[in-house]
Amino acid sequence: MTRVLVSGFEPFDTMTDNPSWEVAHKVSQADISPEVHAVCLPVEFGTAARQLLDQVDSIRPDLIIAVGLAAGTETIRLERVGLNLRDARIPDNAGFQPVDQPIDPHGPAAVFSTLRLKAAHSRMRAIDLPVQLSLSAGSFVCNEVLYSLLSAVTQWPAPVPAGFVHVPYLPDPTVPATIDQAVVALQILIDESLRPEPDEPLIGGALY
Ligand code: PCA
Repeated sequence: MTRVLVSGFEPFDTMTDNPSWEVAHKVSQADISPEVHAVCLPVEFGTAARQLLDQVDSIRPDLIIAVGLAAGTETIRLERVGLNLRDARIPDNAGFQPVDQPIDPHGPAAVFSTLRLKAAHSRMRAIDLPVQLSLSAGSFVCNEVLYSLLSAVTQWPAPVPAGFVHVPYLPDPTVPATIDQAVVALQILIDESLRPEPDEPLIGGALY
């Protein structure tokens, strides 16, 4: 049986909920194959990535997609790059606020998502989901989870696809995206990323 691990996050900053967890949890409850496991991560540098990698060790998934909230954005963002940078605008949930530090002093400056993002993006756009490819997952805990996840997984003898999706604050009625749309987007990304072929070389780069 193919196994997928998805993660969301607990609330942080001034928020009382975090739609990333609702989306991850809903996808794990949907009656579809493959088997989807969901884990809720703390918004803490170090601990979040460690807890995700512990779950990876015990579940041994064939695909890993982490989901986080990007408050203030309006579209579902398919993250392409994780940076070796901790630069927090606000303290994490443990009160830690690193500024201009590397995540791994010996690691590469950046790592790239290994999900089939272009193929998935094109399928999502074809059904009018509010989605975009994104070149920055920021420099807070989500970026660290993406960087640490990819750094770990790409060292395996047989790496599995892994990456990150940011969702807007979906409960906000002024945001032109819904929880259900984010659930569908994640299901499409899972379906595409389980395919063995490399991603499709579609035009989708950014000028700025
Ligand atoms: N969003 C934050 C951390 C947790 C979350 O849901 C981020 O984008 O880094």
